[in-house]
Order: sequence, then C-alpha cells, then structure tokens
Amino acid sequence: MRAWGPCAGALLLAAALPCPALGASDEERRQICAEAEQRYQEVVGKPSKEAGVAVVMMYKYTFCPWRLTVKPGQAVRWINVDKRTTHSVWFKDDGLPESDRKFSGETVEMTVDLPAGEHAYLCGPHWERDGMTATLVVAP
Ligand SMILES: [Cu+2]
Repeated sequence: MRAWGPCAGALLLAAALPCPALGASDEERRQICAEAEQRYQEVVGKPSKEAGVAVVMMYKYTFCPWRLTVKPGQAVRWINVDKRTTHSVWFKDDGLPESDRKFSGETVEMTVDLPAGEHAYLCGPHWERDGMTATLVVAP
C-alpha cells in the first residue's frame, strides 16, 4: 500500500489536509480566483483582462486561472497578488529552471516556447504540501 503515498489516509477520510492529491476543488478555486481578481485590481488598478497579455494570478496557493490555453509564442505574465507569501513558476516536467520566488506585486514574464500540448507546472515552495499546480495548454 506504500505506493498510495502519504495522501491515501487523507483521501479515505476526506480530510481537508493540504495534500497535492486532493488540492482545492474547482468550486474552492473559483472562489479563491474571484478574490484574486479583486486583489489584482487593488495592486494593478485595472482588471486583469485589460493587461494586454495573458495573466495568471498567484494567490492562496492557487494559480488563477489554473488552466490556461495559449498559442505558441504568446506572452504570459504571472503575478503574485498575495500579501505575504512568495510564489514561483516552475515547468519542472519540461526541464525548465524555477523562476525567482516573487514577492507581492512581482511578476514572471514568459514567452511560451513549449511544444503543443498540455504542460503541467507548479510553484516551487507550495506544490508538494499545498498542491499549488496548474496547466498551460499550448494549442497552435
Ligand atoms: Cu506558491
């Protein structure tokens, strides 16, 4: 049963433990992401849709949106809208280096140079214990 790993117990008990196998439900993520958008507007002064670039907010151990589809060569901006927590962007499975850990209001800019398909990525400090992961879909 070892292959189940440390999350198996939490899964059986349906306990709300921080665990990447569980993560937040889509409904919880939607609430967190609605708050993230409010925080974004406090920090930046306008809606994220008006950034002129695809924006992913990092807030409460969640990437918002947690699934984003982009075209090859498209620019993406990740921004930390938490108040006190640092976050990073790390396409670990693609062998890319982790970004710097960003403080509140700081950004990671990336021009997508990944093959078409789904690319899981994560936040260096928070993926293991808090399930802070997301997916970037590259679609020509
Ligand atoms: Cu994080």
